[in-house]
Amino acid sequence: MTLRAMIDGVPGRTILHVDLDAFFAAVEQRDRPELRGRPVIVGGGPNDRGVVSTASYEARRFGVHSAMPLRTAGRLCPDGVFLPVDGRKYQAASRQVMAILRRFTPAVEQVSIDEAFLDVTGSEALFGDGPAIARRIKSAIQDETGLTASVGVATSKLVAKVASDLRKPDGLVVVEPGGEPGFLAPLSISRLWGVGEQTGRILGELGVRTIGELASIPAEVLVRRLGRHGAELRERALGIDREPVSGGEPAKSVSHEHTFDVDTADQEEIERTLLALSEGVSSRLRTAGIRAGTVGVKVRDATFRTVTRQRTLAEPTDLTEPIWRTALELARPETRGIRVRLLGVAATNLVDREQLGLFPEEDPRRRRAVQAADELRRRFGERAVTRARLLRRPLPEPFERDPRSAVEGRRGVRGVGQAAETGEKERATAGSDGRGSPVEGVDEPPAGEAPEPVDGDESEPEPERDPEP
Ligand code: DCP
Ligand code: MG
Repeated sequence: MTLRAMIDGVPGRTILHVDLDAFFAAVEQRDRPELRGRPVIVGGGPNDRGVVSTASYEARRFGVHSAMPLRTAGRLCPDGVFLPVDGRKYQAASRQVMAILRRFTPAVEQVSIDEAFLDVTGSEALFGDGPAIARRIKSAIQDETGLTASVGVATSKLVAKVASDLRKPDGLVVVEPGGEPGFLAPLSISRLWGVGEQTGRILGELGVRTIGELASIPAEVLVRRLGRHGAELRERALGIDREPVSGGEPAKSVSHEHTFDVDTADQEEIERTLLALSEGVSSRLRTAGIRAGTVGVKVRDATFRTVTRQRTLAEPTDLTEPIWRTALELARPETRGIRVRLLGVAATNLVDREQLGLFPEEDPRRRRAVQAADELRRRFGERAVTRARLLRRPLPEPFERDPRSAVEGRRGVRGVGQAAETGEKERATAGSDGRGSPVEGVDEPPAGEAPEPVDGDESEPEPERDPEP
């Protein structure tokens, strides 16, 4: 047990972060051997409007990178092979990789189409220590999918993620317990979560470039300049991050979450984020051919107090509007007057679309419009279709990074209860700060209406599992 773990009173964790290398481009190179060793740019043609989704490492040598205009990439790398995005193919590869990861632990939290956190603390007796599990995962991915992954092994999500990114491609970086501050010290502050443009500028004014320099600034100076965010950043600079790896339950829900860079009390920003989250959830439901009977929200405030609320709908849906409307009604009383750290929207009580003959079909024109939008997304990527309200400011990060995680194959069928509202409050564990372990079920649900957990469940379905009775 590390010293810090003893102080915190929780045993040290072993967390892996797995991220595929040049994912979309690597899938193309795998499927077309003549492209191996060549600069491959995925996103469209060199004269198209739009941006690069990703570039193979050969193309990166020319300075091409994700989010760069395709025309710039065309100038930098005129001999590159430019390919359109084939979302379906990447989604299939992603599902295959996530299934491999779940062989090593049920605690797999997929955070984008090509990356996941794993908590393997309980798996070590079975598969060996963290580095051994990382090696096994890398070779299983290579053997079974023909792709390479980079893996970071550490005691927290934050440090594991920084580690996986450090020796790409095909990297394996292990940070020993206790070695976190020294590992992070020489790295740029831009590698830390929560260092955006504004924070980076303020830290620059303080002469801070590296994570080590950040850690050496007295906490009160950081708090004076950056508020409580400053204190958090300093903790992160020391490698302290208590975020649990969520996941591990079979997929009973489809949920999206967003952690704000800076806690917010801005209702407009909160509502816009709920819209983006609802959009993500509904799109995944439609891809999977299922509808949600119940919508839930999760609100975590600046002190880590977490509240979840859920409501069963009069009629199951897979459309953004009713999910968003319900999420707004549930979240409004919980977000009033507080600074919000994290928001989540979850769809539970999932039912097959085909089984819903008993419900009147909604306006067929509306459904056709939604289907057309989904088709555009499939063909041109998530950002091809985005509501005007979302465009006023950049989308929350998960939607930039994880447009395509879907729940195909999921057939969790539950009875659809009558309209009922259930509330559930909990206090989340927040490590050593004495707030204790989760307290659940403050409000008893009505008899016969067992609510599904609303808690974060980004896990993909396991097709090999039987549907729920
Ligand atoms: N992606 C995208 N647009 C972005 C960033 C990423 O469409 N702005 C897509 C294409 C990537 C995939 O998501 O292949 C995974 O994103 P990563 O950031 O993990 O990038 P890569 O896997 O391509 O490269 P790396 O080896 O750096 O992880
Ligand atoms: Mg990647």
